[in-house]
Amino acid sequence: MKQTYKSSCPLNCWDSCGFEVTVENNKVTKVDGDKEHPITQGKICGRGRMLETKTNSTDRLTTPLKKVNGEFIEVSWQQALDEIAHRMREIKEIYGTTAVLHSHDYANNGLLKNLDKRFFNEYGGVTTLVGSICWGSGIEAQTWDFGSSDSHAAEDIYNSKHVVIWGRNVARTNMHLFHHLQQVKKQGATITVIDPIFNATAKIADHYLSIKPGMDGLAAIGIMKYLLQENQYDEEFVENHTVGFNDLVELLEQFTFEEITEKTEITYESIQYLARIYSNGPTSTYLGLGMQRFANGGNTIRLIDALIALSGNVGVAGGGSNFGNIQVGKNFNMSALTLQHKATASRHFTMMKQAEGIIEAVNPEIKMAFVTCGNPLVQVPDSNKVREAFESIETLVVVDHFLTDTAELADYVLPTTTVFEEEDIYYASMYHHYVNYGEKLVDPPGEAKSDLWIWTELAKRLGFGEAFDYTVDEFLQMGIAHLEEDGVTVEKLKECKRLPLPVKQVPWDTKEFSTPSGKFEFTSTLAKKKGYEGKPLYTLPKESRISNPDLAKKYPYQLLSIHPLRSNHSQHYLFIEALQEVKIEVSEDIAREHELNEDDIVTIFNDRGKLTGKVKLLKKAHPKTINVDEGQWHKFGGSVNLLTPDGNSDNGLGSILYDCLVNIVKEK
Ligand SMILES: Nc1nc2c(c(=O)[nH]1)N[C@H]1C(S)=C(S)[C@@H](COP(=O)(O)OP(=O)(O)OC[C@H]3O[C@@H](n4cnc5c(=O)[nH]c(N)nc54)[C@H](O)[C@@H]3O)O[C@H]1N2
Ligand SMILES: Nc1nc2c(c(=O)[nH]1)N[C@H]1C(S)=C(S)[C@@H](COP(=O)(O)OP(=O)(O)OC[C@H]3O[C@@H](n4cnc5c(=O)[nH]c(N)nc54)[C@H](O)[C@@H]3O)O[C@H]1N2
Ligand code: SF4
Ligand SMILES: [Mo]
Repeated sequence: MKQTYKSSCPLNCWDSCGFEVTVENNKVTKVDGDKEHPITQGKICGRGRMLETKTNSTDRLTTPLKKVNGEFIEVSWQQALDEIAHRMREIKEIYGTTAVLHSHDYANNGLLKNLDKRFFNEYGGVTTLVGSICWGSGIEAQTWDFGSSDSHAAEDIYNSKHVVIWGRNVARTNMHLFHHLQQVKKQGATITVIDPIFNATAKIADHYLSIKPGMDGLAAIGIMKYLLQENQYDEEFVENHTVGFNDLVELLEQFTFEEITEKTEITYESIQYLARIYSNGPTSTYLGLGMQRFANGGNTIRLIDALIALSGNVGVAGGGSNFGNIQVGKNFNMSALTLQHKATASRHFTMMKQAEGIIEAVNPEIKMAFVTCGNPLVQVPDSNKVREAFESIETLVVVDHFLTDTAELADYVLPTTTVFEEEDIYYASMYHHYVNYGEKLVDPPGEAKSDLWIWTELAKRLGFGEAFDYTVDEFLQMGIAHLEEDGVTVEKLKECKRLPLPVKQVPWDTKEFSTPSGKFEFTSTLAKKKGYEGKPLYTLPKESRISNPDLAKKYPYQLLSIHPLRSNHSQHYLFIEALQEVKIEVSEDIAREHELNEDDIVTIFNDRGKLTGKVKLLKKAHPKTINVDEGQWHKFGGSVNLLTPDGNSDNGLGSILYDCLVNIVKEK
């Protein structure tokens, strides 16, 4: 029998799409878009569609695996869970609970995926990761400036006269925003793209501005300087709704336009053009995450926020500094689900420096680690160090669908269910404000079990089974019970499948901000409280010709590692043969200099590592730029993170993945 059901995309993505899934004889046969989803309206991308392939793949893990003498053997759940629980008990007694590390990321947007934290908190509190490899510095920057990182409602873009896409690869990563861009353009709005790569979004732009990576903050300084000079800024807003304006003026006075254009590698005319766009708003800005993955990432986002505020584009329909949409996730009662107060011990490593954390940990050493919803060997910077670290752990447990590069290192691999084999609700704090319901549609293959089942079984063995003695409905209830008066309940979600969460459509429309002063803070009180200077600052990337000329002589090219078109991070490479080779994209000047043609074999390298792959040309990209899409498996040639640095950004414990210089040689 063939039936269709509404479901939801669980992937870590801006769009959080609604699905319509076809099921025949207990098998998912098709994943399509749900035309009735208010935002995603029936359109989904290939990554979403391929969840059918992923679910039915014969490469799925179907039984627990245990490594014995370097080889995986199949074991029963009973054995795997008994042995893992036994080890956890032993470690707790001898070394304390923080000798266990929980390494995780956000590969699944399900609310109940947060119950892993409940498990580790009930155990007594383990070593956890803080910061975010993804968007840490930008979120922190916007929290300093506005009090939170909140975006305008998706449809508000129709109120914009101009749209600036600042370092967001919209056509590739945020398909529903791309659809709106095409529409607003038809209605007469202009689109400007600022990006070192001439990407598919740039192709539909009225204006494309190629910038030197990591220099966007200085570009914003240039535009603000021009606006002040021409007296084209929003004096009323600055006067009544901001603090720290004098500090900003002092900063702008330190630069000449010559210096700005020389360092950003954009023209004075471009600065003038952007000043016009911003002073003739409403202008909405969609910031991407790429440009904050630098040592100066937080300051970059702060300076762009400052520009958007100064030009009167904050708190107005059609404006906005759209980065994250944290107000969405704030709706859920995480503390009820995770029971943070149950942790009596704690220790943190930063997400970026988890490898160093593992290697250097003392009192206690890391004796055991769990990896869930993440693939650190591929996704975390400095893969060589990550491998060394995870290999050094006595007992590594990985919960996944596939034998990933990280799972290969494990002592126990536990097979888990996909989105269609479990029930949950899904949301993303990135773009729109709808929460989606996804029911269990098919049985998992073999003995694969949900993450929740695994935590429940381990909890029973460790003596805190009652913390997991709830049904899925009861857990969902725990997370959203307080939303009843906003019309969001578990029953209603089951009935309607998608519900809007209570959020601001135009954040800061009252001009009251969530900062300590209640104003937009050019100089941040919160930053000062945390020991930072707090003023708007111009800082540099760590690896660049300006900050480190000697390094730039040795390694003259900027290596970006943007998100792949056809895969969500590392998740789809296994199913798409064409992706299973390393592609090294080089700007045209590099190709000329090294006499490279498409498909030549080259190696890129720096002090951290090297990577060999086939040349592809990056047409019209900023000079001296190389890109290798992230997510490639080591077993298919190697992850770009063999080369990336593991430093923390200037605030918010963000990553500096793109702050990376390399050199290139042609192989024979
Ligand atoms: N297809 C696909 N979509 C995805 C994902 C995926 O893996 N695949 N991942 C999802 C996730 S988790 C995230 S975080 C988002 C990320 O979404 P995006 O922010 O759109 O993607 P990124 O690849 O991080 O980088 C975006 C852009 O930043 C540009 N960039 C890099 N450095 C600079 C700079 O210094 N200045 C400027 N102006 N631009 C710069 C890059 O050239 C690229 O075009 O995408 C989500 N959507
Ligand atoms: N060089 C470079 N590195 C990057 C980035 C970059 O731009 N450049 N981007 C960074 C960003 S923005 C992000 S968000 C991270 C993403 O990093 P990760 O989240 O680690 O990457 P994924 O490949 O999406 O997923 C990791 C694993 O989770 C598994 N998984 C999926 N669903 C579930 C589930 O329900 N349960 C369990 N237990 N496992 C599941 C998948 O099968 C996959 O093996 O990568 C970061 N790394
Ligand atoms: S990956 Fe993103 S765009 Fe693609 S279906 Fe999922 S939520 Fe939608
Ligand atoms: Mo991300």
